[in-house]
Amino acid sequence: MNINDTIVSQSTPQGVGPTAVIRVSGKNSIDIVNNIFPSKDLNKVDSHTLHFGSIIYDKVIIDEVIISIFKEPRSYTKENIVEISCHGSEIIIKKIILSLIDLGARTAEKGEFTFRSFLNGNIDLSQAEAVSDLISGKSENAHKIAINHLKGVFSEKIKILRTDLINLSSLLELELDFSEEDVEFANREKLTNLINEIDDFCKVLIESFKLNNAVKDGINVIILGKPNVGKSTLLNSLLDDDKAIVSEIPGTTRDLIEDTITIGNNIVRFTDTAGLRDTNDKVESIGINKALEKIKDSSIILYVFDLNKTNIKSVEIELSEDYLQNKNLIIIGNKSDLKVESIITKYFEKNDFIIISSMKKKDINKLKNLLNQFIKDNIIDDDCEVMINERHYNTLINVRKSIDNVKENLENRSNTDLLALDIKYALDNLGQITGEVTNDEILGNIFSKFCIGK
Ligand SMILES: Nc1nc2c(ncn2[C@@H]2O[C@H](COP(=O)(O)OP(=O)(O)O)[C@@H](O)[C@H]2O)c(=O)[nH]1
Ligand SMILES: [Mg+2]
Repeated sequence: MNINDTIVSQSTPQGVGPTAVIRVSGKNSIDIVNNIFPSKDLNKVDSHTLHFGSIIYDKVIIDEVIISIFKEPRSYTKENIVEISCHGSEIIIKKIILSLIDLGARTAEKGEFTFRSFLNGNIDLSQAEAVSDLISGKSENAHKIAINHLKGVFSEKIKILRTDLINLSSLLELELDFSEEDVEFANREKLTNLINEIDDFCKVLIESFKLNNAVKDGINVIILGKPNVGKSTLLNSLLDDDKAIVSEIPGTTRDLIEDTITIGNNIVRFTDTAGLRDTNDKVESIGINKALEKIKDSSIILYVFDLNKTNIKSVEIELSEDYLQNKNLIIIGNKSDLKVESIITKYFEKNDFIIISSMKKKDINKLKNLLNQFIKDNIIDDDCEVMINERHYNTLINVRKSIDNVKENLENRSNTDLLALDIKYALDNLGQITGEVTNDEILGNIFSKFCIGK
């Protein structure tokens, strides 16, 4: 794609709506729009001003619009940007865009506005990625983290560490020039400290990657237990919807049934499963295997008992199953509306147990509050500031590999060229996160995931 072209696209969603915005960016954008906006000479207006008037092309009035002017370099792309707010009809939008194309603009590629913003130095690569996270974010936490990335919270820190490392590595290069004289310009203790700091920073970021799916797609919570304990009823009560079939016949649920709700600042994805028991029914056992398989990508297990058909011994046997060990477990005694023996009630009133009635929706909110607290304590702390994406993760793993080599070279007092080389690898990899070092493949990958108009 030619970055000197003037590009145009609708930047609001497709379809009919009260208003739509068409965005034009590039050197000639003001000139081009000026041709279809006779009310005023847009070349003579100030940046960051609004103008009301008609769009007229081929002597036909297409619409009455409001035009916003952003002159270079004070715009998202750092180029001249004109935004046309028109009425949200598909015909109007199409006519305006076609007239602009007739006059010399071309349609923007996916993510091309953001790509230009990156190329022209308005945002760095990880901020560009944050733009797409910001658009797709579904929960409060996803939104907060994307905003922090957009503000450049973590790329700023990477840039500082990288600059420090560049400074030290240029001293190392200098040593190479004086290699006969056995001098040390780069203070090895300073270098060791910096390398450790970078390593610690990478470790924290890498750790945050495990939050990725939870923040973006929702925290997986699986509902498990014997048949007929009320798992499907619980799913329905949590969702406030009749999603799963409920019946008194054991073995009703076979497939995994999933849906999400928002709890606190997060999206939570509940999965209802087939009751766990030995069975000869072929379809039911497939369902049970699916349930056991699903445990692997669940962050929390809600393990349900029927208070009436349970004694302390059987609870303990069920909870000793291998697949429940070392898991985030919330144990639920269900059917509290029925007459329950006081000894079992007492047992289930302990801290990590909760008593509810799924059918009567009794204490469902209490369970949601418990889950919310549990998520804050064990999965995503509401103070969580950054979280990296898969590309950052893979790059940071490479940074750490080179950092490990640098550390080893420092410990063994290896010769300077080896040290300098490994530092160069670390610098390259760090630079790939913010886009100071890039290649077409990385860029193509990132911007092709954007929607057109962004
Ligand atoms: N009394 C009472 N019955 C319930 C409750 N929850 C579920 N049930 C009943 O228990 C039976 C099995 O429920 P279901 O949700 O299909 O259990 P699942 O096999 O674990 O999914 C149905 O007849 C439900 O109406 C509850 O809280 N109280
Ligand atoms: Mg069921």
